[in-house]
Amino acid sequence: MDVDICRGLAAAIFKDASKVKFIPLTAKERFTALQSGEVDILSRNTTWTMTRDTALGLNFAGVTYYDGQGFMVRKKLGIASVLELSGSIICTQSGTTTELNVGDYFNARKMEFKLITFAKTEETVQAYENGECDAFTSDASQLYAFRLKLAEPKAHLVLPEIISKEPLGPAVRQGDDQWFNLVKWTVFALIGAEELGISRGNVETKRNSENPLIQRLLGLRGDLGRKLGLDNDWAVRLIGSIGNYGEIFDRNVGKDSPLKISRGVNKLWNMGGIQYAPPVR
Ligand SMILES: N[C@@H](CCC(=O)N[C@@H](CS)C(=O)NCC(=O)O)C(=O)O
Repeated sequence: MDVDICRGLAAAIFKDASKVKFIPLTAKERFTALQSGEVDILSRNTTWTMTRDTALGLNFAGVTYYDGQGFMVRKKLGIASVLELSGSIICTQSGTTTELNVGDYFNARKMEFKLITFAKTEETVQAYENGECDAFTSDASQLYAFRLKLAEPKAHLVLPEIISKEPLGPAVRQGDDQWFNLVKWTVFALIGAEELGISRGNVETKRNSENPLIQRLLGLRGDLGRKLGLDNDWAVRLIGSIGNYGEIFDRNVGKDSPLKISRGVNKLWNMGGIQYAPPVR
């Protein structure tokens, strides 16, 4: 999903979804890379927190996936709850909110634990696979992804507790409001498009719609693309390249992907979820 957001931005701005350069970053490296200008957007399952939004000099442009932290264990441990993990060894990645939340949760319950952290995901997964830790913790979406990479996915269980809020979304550096607006309204346009029933497949025909909300988003009324510093077809290119929010979700992590994660709170606000975009007008 993070990659698609960047491709969509490139389509909206440069009229070509391939005009984007991806630089992979570890959790630790990512903020310095954005602060120093090595990257212009950090789109990499990053949790929107107060410190990152203030002291680290970032601006979060929205939430593309409402996640939360979970735990995975080997089924043969016979554990059914995080509350049974007292005295265990837990593996996770350094430089993440994940690392911090474990301490909060276990200390508050006077549960003993030993945390082993790694710089890279592959190392963390490997350590868990080798049996160096009893549990593996990360954003729940990641647990489902990592489980598929294990030698025997069915031998592992994701425990029911979600111990934190992890609103994930793209961030930019503070100090460039136009760029911030572009990323922000790209995310909103994707959510708005789903609400209005505009998809990758029908975006061209929707340009004939009489609905003023659709007309505004697709640049036929209101001159809104220009207010963003683009042309009025920006959202047509955006949706035409990567689809609406629901399509991006389904294709990458949802029902059309190997992960089959349910939409949950990432459903639209009028479908029982919390994904909501302000009006395009
Ligand atoms: N959402 C959390 C965790 C982000 C994170 O980096 N998680 C690790 C897994 S625990 C990850 O995504 N690794 C991917 C990678 O390093 O390629 C945060 O922003 O701190």
